[in-house]
Amino acid sequence: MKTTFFFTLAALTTTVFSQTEFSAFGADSSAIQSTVDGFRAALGPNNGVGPGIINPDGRREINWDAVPDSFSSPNDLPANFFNNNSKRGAVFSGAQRFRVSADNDNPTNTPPLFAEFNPDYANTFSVFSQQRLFSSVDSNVYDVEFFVSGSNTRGLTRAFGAVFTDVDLNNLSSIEFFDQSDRSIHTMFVNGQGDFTTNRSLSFAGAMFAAPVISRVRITLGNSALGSLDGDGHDVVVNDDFIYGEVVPEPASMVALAGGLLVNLRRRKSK
Ligand SMILES: [Ca+2]
Ligand SMILES: [Ca+2]
Ligand SMILES: [Ca+2]
Repeated sequence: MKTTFFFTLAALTTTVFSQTEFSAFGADSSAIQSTVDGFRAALGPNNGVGPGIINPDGRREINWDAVPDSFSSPNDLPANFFNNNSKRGAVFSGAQRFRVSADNDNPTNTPPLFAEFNPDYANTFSVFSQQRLFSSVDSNVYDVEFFVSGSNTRGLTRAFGAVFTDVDLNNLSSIEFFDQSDRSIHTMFVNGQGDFTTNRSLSFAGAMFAAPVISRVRITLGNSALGSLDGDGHDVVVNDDFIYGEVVPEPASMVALAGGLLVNLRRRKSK
């Protein structure tokens, strides 16, 4: 009996950490649109903005575009903006500063596409959603931690995906997924052309797990922080849209998680 239980638990543990990957890249938004839409459809309806769990089978999105000028370049974005100001359950960490790019109509005349860091960026990056992009500052690596929207309660999501612009070199940019024990459960590389011959490309990478097991993701943007000249071995990369599953509270244990999966499977079967 006991053996059967642990065997079942082990099988379920393997099941919850299994994942489906979605990835695409190309010269413009049309190259990744169908993959992004497929990821959205797999995650369910858009829960928009608001506290708590709106629909556990839905998704959240951040496209950066409605961030006010006062929280966009040349100003930093507060790390908890998307849990405090605009409640979507995502808090940034792992870097000291974060920045949303300026739009083409702002009081300080800051150029779009992060060109204030390096004028060449006007021809390096492009957008999936008009007009704002996102990046960590002084570091090409940062984390996204998940909270039950609008609260201080750590939570889990079942999926996370993001748009990247100007990925030149392969097997550098990545999304690494961590569970509630802070264990790395998966790494997905975000690829592009594979050399420096192109600019303004868009890439999408996302992974959907069988259950909500993702507590944090670590995002690696190329190999150089914002400000470096793109090329000659320095791959500068920034983000556009984030798409992720609704954040739900952490279960007390893996047994509870496995139980939750069983309930979920039964619920799906009965639909
Ligand atoms: Ca955008
Ligand atoms: Ca480039
Ligand atoms: Ca680049």
